[in-house]
Amino acid sequence: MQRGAQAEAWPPGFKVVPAALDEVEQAALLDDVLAVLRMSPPYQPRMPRSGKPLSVTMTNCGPLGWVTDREGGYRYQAHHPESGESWPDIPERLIQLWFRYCGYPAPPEACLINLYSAGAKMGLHIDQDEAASDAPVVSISLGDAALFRIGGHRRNDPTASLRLHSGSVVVLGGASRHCYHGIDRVFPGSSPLVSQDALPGIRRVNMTLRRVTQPERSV
Ligand code: MD3
Ligand code: FE
Repeated sequence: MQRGAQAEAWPPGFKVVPAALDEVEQAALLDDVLAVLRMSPPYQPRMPRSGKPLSVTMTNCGPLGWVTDREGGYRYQAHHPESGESWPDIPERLIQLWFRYCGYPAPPEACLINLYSAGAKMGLHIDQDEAASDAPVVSISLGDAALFRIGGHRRNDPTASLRLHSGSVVVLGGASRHCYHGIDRVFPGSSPLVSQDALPGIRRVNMTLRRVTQPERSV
C-alpha cells in the first residue's frame, strides 16, 4: 500500500501530529509526569466484575481521574483509588497542549496516565464515560513507539493501524471520538526517553487529556 494510503480510512475528526514535541519538550513533559507519579503512584486497574488486571498501570492528574476496579467498574472520581488522596493538578505544560491542539473552549478535567511495560497492550475499546461527549480527547505519547489501532463505531468495523512515536500528539474529535481503538504492542528499545532508573520496567507513557463534564454555558 502507498504511504499515507490508509489516511482516508481514518475516521473524520482524527488528527495525528507525529513530531509535535521536540526532544527538549518531551524531556520536560516527562519530568512533569514523574512529579505527578511521585504524588500519585500508579495502581493496577482491573476489569469490572471479572477483576482481570489490565496490562497497563495507571494514575491521573486533574480534578477528576478515570479509574476501574472489580467492584466499582469504569468511572471518574476525584481521588486515587488506593490512597484516597485528591489527584495532583494537571501540569501547565499539558493544559497548554490541550488548548493548542484541540481548540475546545474549556480546560481539561482529567489526564489519564497509562504506563506500558514491554509486553503491555490495550484491547479495543470505546471511551464513553465522559458526559462532555462533544469534547475531543488529546493524547500525548512518550517513550517507546507503540502500534495504535483505530476502527469504527462497531467492534467488527475495519481498523487502520499507526505507530505512535515519542512526542506524537493525537486529537480524537468528531466521529473519531467514539471509535473503537487500542494498543496492539509496544516496540521495546525504540526510544531512549524513559529512563529505567526513573521508571523501572516502564517503556512507554501515554497521557490522555479529557473534558469530563459539560462546561457551564457562557452568557
Ligand atoms: C480514540 N489510550 O487511555 S491513546 C485510553 O496509548 C487509550 O494509552 C491509548 O486508549 C494509549 O483510553 C491510546 C490515543 C487515543 C486516546 C483516546 C481515544 C485514541 C482514542 C478516544 C477515542 C478514540
Ligand atoms: Fe481509549
